[in-house]
Amino acid sequence: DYKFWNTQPVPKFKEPNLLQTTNGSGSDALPEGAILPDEVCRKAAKPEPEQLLGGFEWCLVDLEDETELQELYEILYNHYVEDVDGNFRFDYSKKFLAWALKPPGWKKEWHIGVRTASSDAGKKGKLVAFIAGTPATLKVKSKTLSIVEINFLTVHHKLRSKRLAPVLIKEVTRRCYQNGIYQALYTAGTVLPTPVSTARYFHRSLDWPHLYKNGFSHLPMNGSEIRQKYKYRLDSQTTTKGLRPMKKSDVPAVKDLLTRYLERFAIRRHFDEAELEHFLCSDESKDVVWSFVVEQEGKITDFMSYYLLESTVLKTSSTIRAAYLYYYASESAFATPSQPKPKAAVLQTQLQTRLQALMQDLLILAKKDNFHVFNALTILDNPLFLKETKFEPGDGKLHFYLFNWRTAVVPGGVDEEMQI
Ligand code: YNC
Ligand code: MG
Repeated sequence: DYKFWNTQPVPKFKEPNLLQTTNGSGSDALPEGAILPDEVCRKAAKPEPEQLLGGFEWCLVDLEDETELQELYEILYNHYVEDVDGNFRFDYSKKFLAWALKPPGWKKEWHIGVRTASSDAGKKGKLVAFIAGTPATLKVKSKTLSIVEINFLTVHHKLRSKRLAPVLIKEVTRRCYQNGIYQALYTAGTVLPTPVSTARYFHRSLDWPHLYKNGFSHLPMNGSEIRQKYKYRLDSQTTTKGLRPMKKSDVPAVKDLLTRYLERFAIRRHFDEAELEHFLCSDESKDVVWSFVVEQEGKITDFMSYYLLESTVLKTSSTIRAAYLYYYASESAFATPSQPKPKAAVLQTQLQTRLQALMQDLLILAKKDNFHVFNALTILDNPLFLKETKFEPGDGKLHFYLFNWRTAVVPGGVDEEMQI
């Protein structure tokens, strides 16, 4: 019954405007935009955090301190997100955490933890809960919003169902309001009021025997191990001419291409050059993110990236090394001067052909880098190439949420057709 979420500035289930798709806005639709005005949020922000239950205290987790980064790594390793059946748990590396949580403009006061109170003045208590915010710019249709992205909410298994999560969420909200940030973006596998979009995870086997041994993949009816291996075999060489790793000097061209590409979507992130460098090709992103560009006659025509996120196989303590499709963009989404007014269908086919070829090469590159599986969501233009490049739908869904912003629901590819 969402006792907590019903008190928060998020759309209720079944609001009339949420039933419309992007273009529709019926006469009974609620207006798009902030649910609570900025002044109301600003006045609601108390100077002090809510009191925790006895035995617990607030802390900030200092990610520049190796010991505290290790503590964060460990609580996530042991208590963070599992798949629906509880067979696998995300294993975010320390490098990944430092990269994800310290983008340009990051704030230490948005890395919020709860520790057990320590009687020994010189010793810190045990880290038992965490939530993180990072600054970002989000575009929702024609509006540009300075927002916080919330991630890594986790509560120790022994403290579950004690209503600590709402206290953490209220504390990060208070700290954002204090900084003049009144909107947030977050994703979760859980259904909460109310997703602005829902996507499904798709998986493309790269090392089928490893996935099978670890219970991630199953033998299809009438299938054989040999046949499965054969199905997912990949060439050893990529075929796209001009494909190469992205360099820092590519950032301005990639920014231009990615910005135009993402403008085609109702809800999209906006990156400046410093952010793109950080996320795609900085020292922080090394061994976390792999980024590639296609350069043809001195022009960047395409760009693709993926990041590494391992999962622990809980029964065997083995690891699945997964590549997750990250940002990409292609000039093929746009008409060239030689095609003054192509039909939408022509552009779509041109884009689809290009993305399929690029994805195929990305699979080859990930396989060479010893990844076991390539994962992608049904977001962006992914539905144009997922099936053709042998991705298969998984059990997991990912719901996207906006805090304190109402807009029409964006279809996320989780429809009859994509469910196969
Ligand atoms: C969740 N994932 O519905 P109601 S995703 C938000 N996101 O509230 P308790 C969640 N809310 O229904 P537990 C949620 N999961 O009564 C549950 N809830 O209104 C709601 N799992 O709290 C739930 N990490 O403390 C209910 O539950 C209330 O002890 C119950 O703790 C929950 O990072 C959790 O999946 C998830 O560690 C911490 O189960 C725990 O179960 C856990 O009794 C494993 O909580 C790890 C896991 C979640 C990953 C993520 C995004 C989080 C977004 C939070 C919302 C941010 C709002 C914007 C704030 C900034 C605003 C500005 C400006
Ligand atoms: Mg709790």
